[in-house]
Amino acid sequence: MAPQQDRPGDPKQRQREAYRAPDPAGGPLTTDQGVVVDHTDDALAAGERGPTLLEDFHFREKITRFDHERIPERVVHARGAGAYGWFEPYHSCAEFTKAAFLQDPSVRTPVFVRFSTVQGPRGSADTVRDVRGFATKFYTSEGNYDLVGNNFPVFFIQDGIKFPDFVHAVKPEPHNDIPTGASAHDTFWDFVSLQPETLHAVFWLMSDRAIPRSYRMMQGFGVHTFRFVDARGRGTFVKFHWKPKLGVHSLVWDEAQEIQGRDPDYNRRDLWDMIEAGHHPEWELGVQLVPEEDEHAFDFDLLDATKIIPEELVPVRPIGRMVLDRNPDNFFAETEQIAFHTANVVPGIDFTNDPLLQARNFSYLDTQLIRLGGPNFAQIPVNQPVVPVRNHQRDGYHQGRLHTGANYGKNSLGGGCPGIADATDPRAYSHLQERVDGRKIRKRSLSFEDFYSQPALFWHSMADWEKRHMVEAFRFELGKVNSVRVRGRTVDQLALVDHELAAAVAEGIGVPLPEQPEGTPGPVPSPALSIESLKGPGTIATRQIAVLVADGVDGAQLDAVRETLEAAGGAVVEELAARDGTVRDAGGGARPVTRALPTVAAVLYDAVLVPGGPDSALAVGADPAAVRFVRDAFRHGKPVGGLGAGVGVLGALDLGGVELARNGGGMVADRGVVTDPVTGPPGEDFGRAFTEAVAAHRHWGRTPAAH
Ligand code: HDE
Repeated sequence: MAPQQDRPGDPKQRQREAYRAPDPAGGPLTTDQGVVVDHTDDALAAGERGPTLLEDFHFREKITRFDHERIPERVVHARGAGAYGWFEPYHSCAEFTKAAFLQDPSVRTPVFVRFSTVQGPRGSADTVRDVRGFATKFYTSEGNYDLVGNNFPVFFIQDGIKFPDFVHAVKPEPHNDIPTGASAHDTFWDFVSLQPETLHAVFWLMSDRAIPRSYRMMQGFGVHTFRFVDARGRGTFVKFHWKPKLGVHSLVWDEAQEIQGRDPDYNRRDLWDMIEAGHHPEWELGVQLVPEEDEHAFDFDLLDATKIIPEELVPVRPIGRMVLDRNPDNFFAETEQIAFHTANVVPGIDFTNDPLLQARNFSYLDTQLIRLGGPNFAQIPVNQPVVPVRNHQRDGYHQGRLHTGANYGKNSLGGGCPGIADATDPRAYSHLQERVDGRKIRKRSLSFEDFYSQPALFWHSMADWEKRHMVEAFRFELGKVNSVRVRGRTVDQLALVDHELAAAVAEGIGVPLPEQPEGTPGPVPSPALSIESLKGPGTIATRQIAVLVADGVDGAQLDAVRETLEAAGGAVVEELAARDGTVRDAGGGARPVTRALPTVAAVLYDAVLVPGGPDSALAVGADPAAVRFVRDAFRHGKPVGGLGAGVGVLGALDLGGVELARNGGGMVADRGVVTDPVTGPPGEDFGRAFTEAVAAHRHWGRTPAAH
């Protein structure tokens, strides 16, 4: 394992040091009471073949501890992966907020981020079609601030009182607990078809945003409109956006499903491995700011979490960056026990009356009281703020502190401690003094009522290939729904967003085409919603490139390509062969094999290259696993490279009519397939074209074979 990055100045890392368990190599095994044990493989028994004795305290302790190892999993977002890192602002945000961690570009605030899926249990697969959680705990100098976001900017419901209904509908069905990690079932779509407020988030769910290539390649959103508050007490509405430095990239659905079996830990492993390898993922934090006086300036309500503020109306201003550079020491202690809460705010950040946010501000603490077994979970190292905690809240399960002094306030016997901060103390949290005046009613505001304009905006902003994927996703999901009435009702709802989409879905799932409604023009697209415009800077950093090799491979060629790809920005090149160990190159030298083909698959890589060397190419072309590898990579739109005799291997496959290089000719690049008949090191043009093809991530023009 690579050594962890050391950040001695980081207060959270310093704090963690104090909680490290004693070095296991420092002495012999003991019981929980510290008594040394010399035998742990046989229980104490009355004779060699006799009954086990109750007296065996070591046996009883060991089994009891094991029996109690599990805690309840999160009721949603049960499966996750997390890491430590830091955040730094680009400049002071004092104009809008007094939050200390957003003032000084020279101050790095430690963070822990947990990414998650929502529907599936702790042991479910990573690459399901689902929302991803993106929750960040900032350990600030003013206490903990949690930005508990998702990778979609909108949510499925407008009022938190519907959350149990929504979650029951999307979770596995109550009678048979099926399906795991999937929304493709009757109760979810029944709910959707009856609750049009779900549509906007459902459109995101049917898009490729719901199957990210990597946690490192997805956006994050605070979803709700929050408030910044400046030193004078002036509020500004704010929406938070995380933008990944590597660009936004997704899988294709067929691939995502195969990965669920090939490597259910795909996203978790990717995050872990890349941090260990020193490829520290980075996001930019941006904000959309709306002055309080513009609260009603939009044709949607800022308090409605099913709406975005289109970036054309309010641009996203970059305010800082976050880097994740350290994996946790212990999954359970840290990633599982971390407790995020929307109500963990610091001075300068406040809430709005968004009814979904208000419900969350109740729910997170409530669920943690049962999940983490009582009220003292803020003492768990990962949850502890890096500033002192002083109050009179003491007893309850798992108290780990030795408090002294009075346990009530006001007191005189404890010296009046802790004292109360002066109201003018800038460290003290003060709630924005928003005027509130109303009758007690159960009624949704009319301003929340438009359920169709923003799904239409999303749909019309998609590139053609994204639209195609969405139609396929709707057909897949609704095709798994048994109730024809639910299918039909959902298509009717889709028709209110876009008739063409509804018709394409209806055709695939065998329900009647809804009538053409009055022709309304589609909205003007918002490019910021399309993955096509979020691909990022064209980097190939951390892309996994598979090279299929066998004995006789052109070693000089391979070394040159590897050098080019690694130099072009940190691609990870792996040499795969039928067996582990080594292959002999054309000059007779031994080359280590990175992995044996039977242990991997094309879906786990971003690109594939078949190098030259006639014997190697012959063997690769004759190996069904290697041939399937290339076909799958091609089918999923991935870059495919061929060099020397390797071009012949590609030529023998029917690659949807892409043009390949010919003997005696030069390099050819067609729809992400880059080939050059050269023997030995290829020219610069091959390196450049293949690098560009990898940076583009996917090539959608390969119909009909590709997606
Ligand atoms: Fe959550 N959510 N949520 N949620 N949520 C939980 O808290 C809840 C919502 C989100 O990695 C739970 O500790 C309600 C929106 C993330 O530990 C629970 C409502 C967004 C995580 C809960 C919402 C989220 C959670 C389950 C509607 C995006 C995982 C365990 C009013 C902005 C955090 C826990 C982690 C987890 C309640 C809606 C994001 C039950 C009642 C909207 C990323 O408290």
